[in-house]
Amino acid sequence: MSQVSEQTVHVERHGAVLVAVIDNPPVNALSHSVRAGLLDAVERFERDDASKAMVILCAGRTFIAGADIREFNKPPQEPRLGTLIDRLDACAKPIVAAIHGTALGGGLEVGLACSYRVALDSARFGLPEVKLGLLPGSGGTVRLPRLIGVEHALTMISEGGQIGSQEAREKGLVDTVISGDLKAEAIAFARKVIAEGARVRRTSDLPVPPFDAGLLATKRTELAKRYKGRQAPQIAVDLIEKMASTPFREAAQEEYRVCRELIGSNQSKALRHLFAAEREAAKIDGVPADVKPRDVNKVAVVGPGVMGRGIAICLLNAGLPTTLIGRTEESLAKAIAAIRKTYEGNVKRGTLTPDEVESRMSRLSTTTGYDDLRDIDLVIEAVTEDLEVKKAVFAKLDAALNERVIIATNTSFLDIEALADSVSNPENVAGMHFFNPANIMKLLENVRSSRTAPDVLATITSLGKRIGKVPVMVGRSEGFVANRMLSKRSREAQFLLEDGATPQQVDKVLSGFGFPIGPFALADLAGMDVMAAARAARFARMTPREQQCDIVDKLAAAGRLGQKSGAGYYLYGDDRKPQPDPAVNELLAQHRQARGFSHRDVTDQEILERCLYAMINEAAKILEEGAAARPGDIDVIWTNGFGWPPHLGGPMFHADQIGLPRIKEALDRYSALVGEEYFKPAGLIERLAAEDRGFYG
Ligand code: T1G
Repeated sequence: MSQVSEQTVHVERHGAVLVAVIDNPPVNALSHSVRAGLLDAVERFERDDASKAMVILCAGRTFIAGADIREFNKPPQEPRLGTLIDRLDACAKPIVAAIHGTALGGGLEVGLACSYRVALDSARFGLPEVKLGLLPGSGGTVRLPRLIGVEHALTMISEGGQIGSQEAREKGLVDTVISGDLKAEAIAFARKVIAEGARVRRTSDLPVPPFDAGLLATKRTELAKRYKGRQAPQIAVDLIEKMASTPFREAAQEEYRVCRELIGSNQSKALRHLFAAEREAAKIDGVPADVKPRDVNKVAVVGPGVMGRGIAICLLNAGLPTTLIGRTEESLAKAIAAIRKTYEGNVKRGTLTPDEVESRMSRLSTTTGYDDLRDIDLVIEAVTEDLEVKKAVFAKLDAALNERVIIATNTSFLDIEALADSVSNPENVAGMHFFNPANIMKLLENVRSSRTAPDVLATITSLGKRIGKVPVMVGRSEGFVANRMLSKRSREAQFLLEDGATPQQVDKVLSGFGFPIGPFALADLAGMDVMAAARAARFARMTPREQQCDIVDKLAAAGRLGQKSGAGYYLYGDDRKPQPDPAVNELLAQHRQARGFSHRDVTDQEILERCLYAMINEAAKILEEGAAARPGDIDVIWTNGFGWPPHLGGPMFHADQIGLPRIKEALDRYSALVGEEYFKPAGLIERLAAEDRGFYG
């Protein structure tokens, strides 16, 4: 047993098989030390005649999860990954990659440069670089297509998804799938290779399999639709086109050049920022990492409505026995039918099997009472947004549950403290704010009250991850973080109509910026009756101008409820595509006249700045108040919950790109134009702008 690189790679001899073990927790990223250690191991293997084959294996929970993302902001250090990959490829003796956990990015590229790949049956494979605004830079785009075919490789590279080991074997990426002791079986496999002549197999020598050239154009269109504004998916198609028509070495050099270029791109910086911010967001401010979450083995959801059903689906999908509580058997029957209908949709789309549907439905139980909640660990209340109704539910839960059960509310703006007051163990109360549709939207805004216990905070965070959400902890404030900022954008969008803009102009600017849908098309989707009800609930806390800006009420009164009535801010035909409606311009003209606003031309720049800067200014106030712990949390919230384009990093990252001095200058300008109460710069922006600093230091 000898050490090659004392830190992260060690080599073991097993007869004629040398085993290089990488041990670089938490995910064996290809840091400089790992690259140097592995290169040492290969050189030693080449020099050592007694060794006929080598196995590359990782300690810990996973095979190599890629290049070390933290090194991207530093100048590349030799040996570069490309140097190591070329050495693996050139080795005159067979090397076997033994894969468990995930082989991702540069990790899969290491595997592709080996002669053989063996994997545990639970292993997963992917080239997720595109999710970081990057593309493989060390052979992924030139070797993977040669092994699994151009079409499958293009999908994996341009979308960044993962495949399992069975599929990898079927596609020829993996030679054998192992279910036992990976190390022992990998060494046995290497011995078999030696016994069969120790043949070296170079993926780089394989021809590019034939493919339908039309595939590239089809993929470009599909990717442009799915990843609006993203550059890397399109460049992935360029690289595959190049790979198919260029000698291996030349295509590999172009791939590396493109990867280096993308590392410096704003889109990749934004997406790498979000990668780190999402992991930071899971660390709860003020709660030590060693605080253990409570066990959650059985849950209940109160309220079989749209949100309650979506939340129940998330819990069932995560394997949790779930009790749905409703006031009537009829409402529960409707909920069960709706949940089953959703699952049948998954079966139609091939994302679930009928057996999986039955196993999930078998974990669902319903009741109209609170008597049978003895072994419940956590309850999520999702009844109508009325404080008194919720307090009544909390009181029933308080009487029915033991003192260890967590009671989480799905309220989107009611005061958590008031709900905590209504139970005997307020330390067990918190918010778990899901977004509609709850079984789809990734964002989970967890809300802490001043009395929520640290282990309750840890529990709702780990449960959030367990049900496949991106949990972000926020503090007490009206509308928490997401809706509070959104209400400022909505306010400005309404005011801009009064100033002279049209719904289609505002929507075009914001969807042009990258939002999936503009505020007015979104309102038509939600329904003007819903918008009017939300407006009424907030009316008392509105400024006089907001109260008088009653366009929503006028549309609702005119029966223009949006898509559901065929007309709202837009007209809707059978294709449900929003069409500008002169009747709305007429309604707006009458509104302006009634309110004494004279129409003026509003530029797209003004629309974008007023809508975004109003949100960013509010976010600064949220940080000042501590209702969000980090600017990164706000970026994670907006990119996972409200369609802020991830390749623009989120509102706080974007603000830093623009520069806070410029934003402050604009806020001052709009303070004068629209009013101080709407645009007076937050103290935090004043300070940071004065020091020419950003939210991120
Ligand atoms: N580099 C550095 N740190 C990493 C890392 C990486 N590649 N991947 C994860 N971490 C850290 C992460 O920040 C966290 O740290 C801890 O590991 C646990 O991660 C040339 C250019 C592997 C599926 O994109 O998808 O290769 O917060 O909380 O949920 O072609 O991490 O604890 O301090 O996410 O179990 C391509 C990214 C790189 C994979 C595990 N690779 N990682 O998920 O744990 S580009 C990726 C993941 C590249 C080459 C190119 C996931 C995971 P901390 P975690 P997890």
